[in-house]
Amino acid sequence: MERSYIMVKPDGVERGLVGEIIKRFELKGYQLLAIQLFKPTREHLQEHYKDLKEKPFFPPLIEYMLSGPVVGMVWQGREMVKVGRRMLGETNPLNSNPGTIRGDFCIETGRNLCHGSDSVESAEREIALWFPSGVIQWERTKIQKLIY
Ligand code: RTP
Repeated sequence: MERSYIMVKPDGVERGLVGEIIKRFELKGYQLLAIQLFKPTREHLQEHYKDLKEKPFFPPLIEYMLSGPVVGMVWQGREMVKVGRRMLGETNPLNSNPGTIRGDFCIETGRNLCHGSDSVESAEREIALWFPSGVIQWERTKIQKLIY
């Protein structure tokens, strides 16, 4: 089973969209393995976004991510990484289809509500960074397995 690190960014927490975002992943059929409200340090965020450190938008991205708490989650399920990103929408919310989280709730790339791992490899790196003591492993009942 594939896992992804999904994070509600500070604007999502401040706007009270945490429940809405969780609801979408639950209703899709994905399984929640970990969830925590974090107030990450600058160093932690720089590590999370280390692949982007040469980008011109890196400093404002870090300031935005420091502007309030974030909700980090680990979700599991079939093609979790790819489908998770599809559910979030495009990086630029103006290019995101209605029905996606960014397409429905925001208009600015610099305040685009949520993060989703971009590969299975980065998902595992991010899960280890945000949940170093591990996540909860649990099994669905047989009947739920038939549905999902
Ligand atoms: P994320 O990592 O947050 O899920 O976003 P992403 O894969 O869709 O986009 P990525 O290229 O990894 O960029 C990370 C975050 O940086 C901000 N950004 N600003 N001003 C800009 O051109 C720009 N480009 C990216 C966004 O908050 C983006 O989600």
